[in-house]
Amino acid sequence: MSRKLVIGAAQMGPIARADSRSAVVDRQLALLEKAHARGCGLVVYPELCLTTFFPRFDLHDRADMDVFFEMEMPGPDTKRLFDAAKKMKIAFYYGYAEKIVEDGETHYYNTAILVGPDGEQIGKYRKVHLPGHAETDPKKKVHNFEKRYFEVGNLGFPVWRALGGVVGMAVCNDRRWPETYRVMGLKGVELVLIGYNTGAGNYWGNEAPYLRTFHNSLSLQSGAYQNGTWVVGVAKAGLEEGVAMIGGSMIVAPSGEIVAQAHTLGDELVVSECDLDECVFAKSTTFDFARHRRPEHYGIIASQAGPTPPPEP
Ligand code: ING
Repeated sequence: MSRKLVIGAAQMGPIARADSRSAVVDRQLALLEKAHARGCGLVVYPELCLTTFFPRFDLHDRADMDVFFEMEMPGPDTKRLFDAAKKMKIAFYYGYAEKIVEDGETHYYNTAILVGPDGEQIGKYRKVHLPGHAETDPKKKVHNFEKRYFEVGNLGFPVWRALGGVVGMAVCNDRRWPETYRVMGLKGVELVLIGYNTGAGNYWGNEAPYLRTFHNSLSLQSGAYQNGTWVVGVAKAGLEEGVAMIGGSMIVAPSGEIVAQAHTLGDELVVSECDLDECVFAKSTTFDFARHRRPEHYGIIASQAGPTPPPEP
C-alpha cells in the first residue's frame, strides 16, 4: 500500500518592505496555480510569507511594529488565496505574524497554520525557538529582533492526523534543534513542514558563508533521518531589503536524502511525489523507538553535572 502525496515547496524570492500584501498574494496564487498544474495536494509557503522579514528592523514603537502583523487569518488580503486553494482542493502551510487578544491581553507570535484541502484550518503552530536578540547591538551588521517582536510559542510541537498521515509543523530556527523533530517523532510524525528566512551573511561572527547552506541541509536532513519522517523546508530567499537570504528549499525523504531542491533565489515551486509509507520502513527498523531507544538510561547520562572528570593519573 502506498500513501502518496504530491508536495509543492513554494519558495519565495524577496519581499520588499513597500510591497503590498495584495502583490505578495498575487505571487502566492501564481505558485498555487503552478502547484495545481503539477498535481500537488499540499503546498508549503515560507515563514512570515506575507511581508518582508521585518524582525531585521530596529523598531521600538509598537504601532510601527504592528503593521507587519495579522489579526485574522484569512484576512481581507489572503481570503482569495484561501478560496483558490479550497477550489483546487490543495492543502497548505502558511507562515505569518500573528497578533491575538486573549483574556484581554495582546500577544504576538511567529505562527504557521496548516489548512486542509477543504479550506478548513487543521492546526496552528507558534515558533518556539526565537533566535537573535531583543536589544540593539551596535556591533551587529545584520539584526534579528525576533525576541523583541514575538513571544515564545505556547502550543508545543503538536502533530495532526491529516493528508493520509501524521503531520507536524515548525518555523525556521526550530529546524536547528533536534528536540523539535524528536518531540514530534515520539508522536509518530511522518511529515514536518518548515518555512524559513535565513540570512546568508555572517550571523554570529566569523562563520564562513557556505556554512549557512550546509547547516540548513544538515538540520533538515538529520531531522528527517533520525525520526523517520519527511521534512519540507521552504525559504524566503534572495536579496531582501539589502540582506542576502539563502534559498535551498528542499523536500527530504525519511532516509535523509534530498529528493528535490530549489536552484534559484526567487519564486520557485519545487515538487516531489512523497510516499508517506517510506516512514514505516524507517520507524520499524533503525528508528523503531520502542525496540531500540532507551530513555530509562538517558536520565543517568544526563545526571552527570558536567564533563566526566578524567581518570586519576
Ligand atoms: N532565521 C535564522 C535561522 O535560524 C539564524 C536565524 C541563522 C540563527 C543562522 C542561527 C544561525 O535560520 C530565523 N528566522 O530563525
